[in-house]
Amino acid sequence: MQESGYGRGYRALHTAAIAILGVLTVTGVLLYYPEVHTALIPYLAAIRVVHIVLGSALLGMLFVPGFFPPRTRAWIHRHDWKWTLGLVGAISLTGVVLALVTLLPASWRALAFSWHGILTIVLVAWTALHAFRKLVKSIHPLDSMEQAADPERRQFLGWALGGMGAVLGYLLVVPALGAVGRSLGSGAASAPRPKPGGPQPGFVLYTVVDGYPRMPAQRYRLRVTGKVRTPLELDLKELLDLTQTKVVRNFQCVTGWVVPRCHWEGVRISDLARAAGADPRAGYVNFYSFDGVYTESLRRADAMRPDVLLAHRLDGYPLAVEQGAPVRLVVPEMYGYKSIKWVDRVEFSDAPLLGYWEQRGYPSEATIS
Ligand SMILES: Nc1nc2c(c(=O)[nH]1)N[C@H]1C(S)=C(S)[C@@H](COP(=O)(O)O)O[C@H]1N2
Ligand SMILES: [Mo]
Repeated sequence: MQESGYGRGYRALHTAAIAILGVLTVTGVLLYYPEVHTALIPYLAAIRVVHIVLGSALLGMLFVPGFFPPRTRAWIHRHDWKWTLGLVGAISLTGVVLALVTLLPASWRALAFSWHGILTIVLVAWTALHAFRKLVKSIHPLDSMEQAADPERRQFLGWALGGMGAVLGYLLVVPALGAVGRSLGSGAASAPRPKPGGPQPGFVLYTVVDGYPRMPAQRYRLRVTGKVRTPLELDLKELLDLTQTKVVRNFQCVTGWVVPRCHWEGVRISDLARAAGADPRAGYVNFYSFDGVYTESLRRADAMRPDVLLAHRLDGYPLAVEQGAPVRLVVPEMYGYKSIKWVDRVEFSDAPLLGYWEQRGYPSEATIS
């Protein structure tokens, strides 16, 4: 293969860019797929940082030829570079929207989420094609790919590439398009049909411990502690004797999925505060899970909103174990990570608790704009 014009530096840059794209694709898939995502929760924050740092590095690297033009022009197919730069630029832009977590409107985020994936597929397919063309050229140095491949072989290559595209499409484009559809119609979208028993459709069932903690209903107690006149210890029946409230709201995880129009039923935190005689000067409400690990915290004013519930029913059925049975918090105005599952203690306090995800870099203020 001709070496002329390919500076060593450019060669290294090119190799590094492709390697980084590979790592970005892998870390991106890890962050995206709910099944994998769930298993990797302890490492997600680190994977996310690696993904963002490498993504920025790749974008930066692509500008190098613009600032340090190579001496000869023959070395580069300008279009290869421009296409890549354009695509990576667009992917980075959608990435920035995603990384800002809560600063931008949720609808932007959902769109960015889909396009981050769709454009990545295009980029990876494009890179594969580019690598493939080079490979064919290096095997047949004198010819372009079209001339090198005889018709039969071309047909085979066509099928092979088509097959690869179909697999990629199935894995990424289809769910991404689904997400676009859901994000465009999130207000109007009909809720999935409720299932009697078991987790409700549409939710991704998260846990940060091994498995989903199970608590027999007879053994369950909810403690209300901290700055309260009367600390409470309620069994399920006593909880059901308090005023019950129903709300119908979308439930949205910060990673992009939304379940429209969830019917929650439970006890308002404001009603619980009244029952326990919570000190009005306690500025925060902290929540603990009997999974032993997860915690959350709300400013008192947020917790007192009429749609913030300790819920025990969803879509007409008792909560499933996977979704926080017997009782979970629901904060419809905020991203899902605020809605702590398997709640067994509510504490009125002067000081906020740094929640599980907040300790890992998520903002405490998680209002969906
Ligand atoms: N105890 C506990 N509560 C939790 C979580 C968790 O892992 N453990 N995940 C949170 C996140 S990030 C989301 S999006 C929702 C998901 O609710 P679901 O599992 O019912 O879909 O629960 C939240 N509450
Ligand atoms: Mo989430």
